[in-house]
Amino acid sequence: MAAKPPAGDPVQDAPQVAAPKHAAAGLPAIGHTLKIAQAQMGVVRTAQTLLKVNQKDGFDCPGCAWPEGDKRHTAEFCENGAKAVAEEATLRRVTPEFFAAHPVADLASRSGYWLGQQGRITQPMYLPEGAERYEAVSWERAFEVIAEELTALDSPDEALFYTSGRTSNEAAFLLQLFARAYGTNNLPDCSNMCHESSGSALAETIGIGKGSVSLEDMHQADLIIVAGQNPGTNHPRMLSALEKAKHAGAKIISVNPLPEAGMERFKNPQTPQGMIKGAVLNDLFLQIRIGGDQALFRLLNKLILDTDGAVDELFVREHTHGYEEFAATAREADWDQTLTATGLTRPEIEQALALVLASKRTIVCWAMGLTQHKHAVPTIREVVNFLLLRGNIGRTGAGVCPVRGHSNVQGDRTMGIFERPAAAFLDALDKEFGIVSPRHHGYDVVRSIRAMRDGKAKVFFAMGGNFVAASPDTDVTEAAMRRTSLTVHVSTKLNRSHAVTGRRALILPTLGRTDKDVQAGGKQVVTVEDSMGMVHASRGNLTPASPHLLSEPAIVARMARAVLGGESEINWEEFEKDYATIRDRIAHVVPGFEDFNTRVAKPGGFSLPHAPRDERRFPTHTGKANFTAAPVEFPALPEGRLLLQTLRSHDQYNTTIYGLDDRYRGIKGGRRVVMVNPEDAAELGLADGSYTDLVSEWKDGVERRAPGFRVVHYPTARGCAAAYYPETNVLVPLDATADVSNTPVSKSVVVRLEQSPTA
Ligand SMILES: Nc1nc2c(c(=O)[nH]1)N[C@H]1C(S)=C(S)[C@@H](COP(=O)(O)OP(=O)(O)OC[C@H]3O[C@@H](n4cnc5c(=O)[nH]c(N)nc54)[C@H](O)[C@@H]3O)O[C@H]1N2
Ligand SMILES: Nc1nc2c(c(=O)[nH]1)N[C@H]1C(S)=C(S)[C@@H](COP(=O)(O)OP(=O)(O)OC[C@H]3O[C@@H](n4cnc5c(=O)[nH]c(N)nc54)[C@H](O)[C@@H]3O)O[C@H]1N2
Ligand SMILES: [Mo]
Repeated sequence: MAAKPPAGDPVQDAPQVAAPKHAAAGLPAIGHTLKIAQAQMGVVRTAQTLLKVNQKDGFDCPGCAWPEGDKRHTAEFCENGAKAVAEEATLRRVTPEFFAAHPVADLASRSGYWLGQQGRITQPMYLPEGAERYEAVSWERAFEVIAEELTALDSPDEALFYTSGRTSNEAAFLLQLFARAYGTNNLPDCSNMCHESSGSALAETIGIGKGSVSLEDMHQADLIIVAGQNPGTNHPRMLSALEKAKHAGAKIISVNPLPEAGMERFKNPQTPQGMIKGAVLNDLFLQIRIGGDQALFRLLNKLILDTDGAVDELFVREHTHGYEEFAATAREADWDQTLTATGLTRPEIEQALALVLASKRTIVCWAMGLTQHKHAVPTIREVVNFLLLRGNIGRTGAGVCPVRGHSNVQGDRTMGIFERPAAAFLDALDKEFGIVSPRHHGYDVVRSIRAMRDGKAKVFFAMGGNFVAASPDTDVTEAAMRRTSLTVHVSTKLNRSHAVTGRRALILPTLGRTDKDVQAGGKQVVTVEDSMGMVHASRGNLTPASPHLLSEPAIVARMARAVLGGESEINWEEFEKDYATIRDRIAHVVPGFEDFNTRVAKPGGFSLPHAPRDERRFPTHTGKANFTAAPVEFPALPEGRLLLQTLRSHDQYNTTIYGLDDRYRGIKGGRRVVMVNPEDAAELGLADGSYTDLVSEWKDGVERRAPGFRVVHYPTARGCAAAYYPETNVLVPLDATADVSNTPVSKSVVVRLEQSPTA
């Protein structure tokens, strides 16, 4: 990775730094939204598009998975949702002439930001073996190439089918059906790098890997703890829910190594009052050390156990399992160890306890700050212990709330995008389609990379996403990808993964959420599931970026016909013509989707069943909600090192870079910054504004280096540092993954900072 912009890339990374902001949204957010939207879409298309975001007759915002309320505002989107829409609805185009002018080597030398800014891809493109440039190709030939490679493999398990979480339920269902009919469970997805730890911890403890609260619960809670999440940037509409809860009397605690502006003060753009003053959201900010959350929740649990009458004994007796063992372990929790692990003070934890004990209805929300650690699964299990102790699951205004990322990542999993599917799911699938799905598990993301690296996987197919940039250990991942015989990307826009190819490569351009989807059977809708298990329809209304685009369901259906040919008795043609026929089959296979077409036609859609939430029934192996008692872990920090978390700026959507500013954190015009506590910086001799290389230290002894980061003195917790992803993915070792969930440890990388001459 270069410290300066790659040659020929006009994007200058020259960060300017000012003091961090203490409020989010408000007028500057509206101005910013309109500027970005109009630059990409022009004035008319901006109005046409933004008024349809998240409306009942419109499309689901391709930004985050936060749910919409039942009452919609005219403008039911946020600044960052508008940026996501503008990126997709842009008027810029990447044509075959573009590819003729830019050989693959040139694309590989560009920044991700530059690639994304070129616009929507207009035609299928093919990179033949040995060629320097992608060339236009017909759809027929593209599917033939895929069929040639897939049918030539020694085993179906040499193929990988990756999904990023924007894919609709219909496309996801078809993709997993195709993969299983073809013969593999190799269905890695972005969730493996995201909320897998939440799914693992929740499935074991409450019996379902999804959150248990609704938007209404948020509004009725007494206490909401937001741990390891930055809603002001990544789920801005969540701030409205927090504000509403607050008005109704809720208290809010945020647990984070960084003071995040949105949690400090939220200026609601939908109310005049909010625009001027805004609401203070945090009642208590616990500035925790990276990775200290399990220790914090463990001590809170001990303190609850030590308080007379604080445990909901009736709930514990009737609905839980493993209490005694857990309680014995938790009683041993130790103040000193907790203060070391968390960096918090005793009075801070006592204040938190007081709020916890005063609350009858508690919700814990979390995102990547809890999931991307070695001990992420035991950390989330400890959160579950915390909620179970006081009966806070399956009660109004209470519960677990893992806040999902991609707008349909939860739905994709519900549709069977999973490398370790349940036998019951496969049985239902086989029965419906007369196929024999493989029963052995497939590869997740990290195992897929190893398989490509070791020559065990040879065809890589991606339904969206940007695999090489989003995955850990960038150099290893890129080398692995280059070893394959074919890489195929179904994409809306250019990204790094198109420039890191197998022996042959295809780019298959597709419709996005905002695009009108017309098939032989008429205008189509697709469906998605939000973070709270609501399923609803999404209809694009824009003329597609080019007449050559195919929808995602059409691409899978045609690929299936080309690959499976006469072997398949599945009527793929019918699926392509009319997606309602796909939904009819989903209704037969996936529990909770009975009568799918009728129910999804209702404005606002329907809610999926959730046994713990709806009936306090816990479908676990014990038939009860399980307390667990793992030893407390927290990252060890060698002398002179920092614990680096890799996170998102305000101007990006994962690997899609909208701009070079991180407004709330006071950073402008560049992304290669590392935020360090001023006292740590002083000890390490790192002046604000100086340049440093980040070097990660891992037990394999391999040197992983990201050069040329500007040091920013920033109020993060002691011993901690923060820098943006994906620039820092090069530092995350492939084998550094969470126990059980195998999620890359992107939030605690031990680094040393070495002064670099790059300034
Ligand atoms: N605009 C926009 N929206 C997005 C995305 C985007 O990139 N841009 N991405 C989407 C996706 S896929 C996802 S998964 C979500 C991600 O949403 P977030 O999880 O909010 O995203 P991150 O930027 O990774 O922020 C992690 C937060 O956790 C904190 N943190 C880090 N380590 C720890 C820790 O050890 N303990 C605690 N308590 N806190 C910690 C960080 O300081 C930061 O506030 O957002 C989704 N929405
Ligand atoms: N170091 C570090 N690494 C991380 C993380 C981190 O916090 N730190 N976060 C992880 C997380 S939470 C996630 S979810 C992953 C994200 O990993 P991915 O989901 O793989 O990455 P994205 O950047 O969201 O993918 C963007 C690309 O998707 C394509 N695209 C956009 N819309 C559509 C569409 O409608 N259809 C299709 N077919 N393609 C579309 C565009 O071509 C765009 O370039 O990254 C993970 N990696
Ligand atoms: Mo994510």
